[in-house]
Amino acid sequence: MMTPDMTSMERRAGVVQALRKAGAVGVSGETLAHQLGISRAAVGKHVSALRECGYLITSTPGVGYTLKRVPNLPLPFEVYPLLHEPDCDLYGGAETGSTNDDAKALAAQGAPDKSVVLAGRQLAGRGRLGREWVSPEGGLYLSFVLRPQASIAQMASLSLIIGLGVLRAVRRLGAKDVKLKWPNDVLMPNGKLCGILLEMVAQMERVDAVIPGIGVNVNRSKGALENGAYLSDQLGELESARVAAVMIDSICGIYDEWRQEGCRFQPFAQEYVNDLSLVGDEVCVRRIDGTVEAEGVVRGIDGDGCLIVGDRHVLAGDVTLRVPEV
Ligand code: BT5
Repeated sequence: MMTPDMTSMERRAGVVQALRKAGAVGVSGETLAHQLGISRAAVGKHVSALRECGYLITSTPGVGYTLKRVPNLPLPFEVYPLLHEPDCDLYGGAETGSTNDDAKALAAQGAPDKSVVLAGRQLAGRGRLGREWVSPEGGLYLSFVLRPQASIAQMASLSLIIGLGVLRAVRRLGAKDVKLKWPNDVLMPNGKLCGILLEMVAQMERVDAVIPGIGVNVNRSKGALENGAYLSDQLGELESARVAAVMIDSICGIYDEWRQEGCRFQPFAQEYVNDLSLVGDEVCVRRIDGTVEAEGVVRGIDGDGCLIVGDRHVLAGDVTLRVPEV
């Protein structure tokens, strides 16, 4: 499932590029091997790996390989060439259990800051508090390994920063009327577009890595949630690899800004509140155990990323709108 290293990822990207260029005419294994500076056996291995990911590549004696169909999946070797500033390592494949579990395993193996795991489907996608994240094909599922030099309190605000990064990305793709729902949902008018799950890999008191996992609904497909929002609802069918590249550029960009600002949320508070969906709404914030933490009108967000509800500053919780009694 994992892409072993950059070189093999680049080679795979090279094979796809050469096949695309050859079009319906096709290209021989020998020519591919020569162009890429690898053996014919290695070409055969890359072609097999691509077929496993859903590429339809035919092989005809005397003609060679012909690319017939490219799957719409955020595969690392499709995403990498589209990155604006490729200063991250990409891993992943068509399908996995949960990209957060894969990223945690990578972090435990010592993967550097800004390693990214991508998938086009998840078999065990997780939300917060053991909830499910519905993860069929048509979605984008990605998790980062981040290693900021920040305190645990500062890390908590990172999930808001990631939310802002997602919002910037979907706007860049052309989506309209997108809003943030504190702490970590991105909404379109017809429902939830994206969820973020922030997990930590810690030893005793020290945080080794933070793993933000991001689920974005891209194209409505079989298995899509009826009450979820999909980018395709507004923008028509999109290429998952392009969505992934815009997302990774945006998140790496805002992560760099956040670190330059000393890992403080305060410099981003105004931008966040401008796009906050809840300001002026009457809400109820509940703790993990379901008990009420705060009730009242949302006034904004403070410099630490806490939601201001009435005169309370709330650090964490699940927010629901309070429907007036009739
Ligand atoms: C979240 O949880 O919103 C965090 C979701 C994080 C998913 C990513 S995908 C990549 C990485 N790998 C993982 O295994 N997870 C992360 P929460 O706030 O608990 O919201 C979960 C709730 O959102 C569910 O109970 C449903 O009501 C709703 N939901 C589930 N799947 C959805 C989807 N695809 N679109 C919209 N809403 C969904």
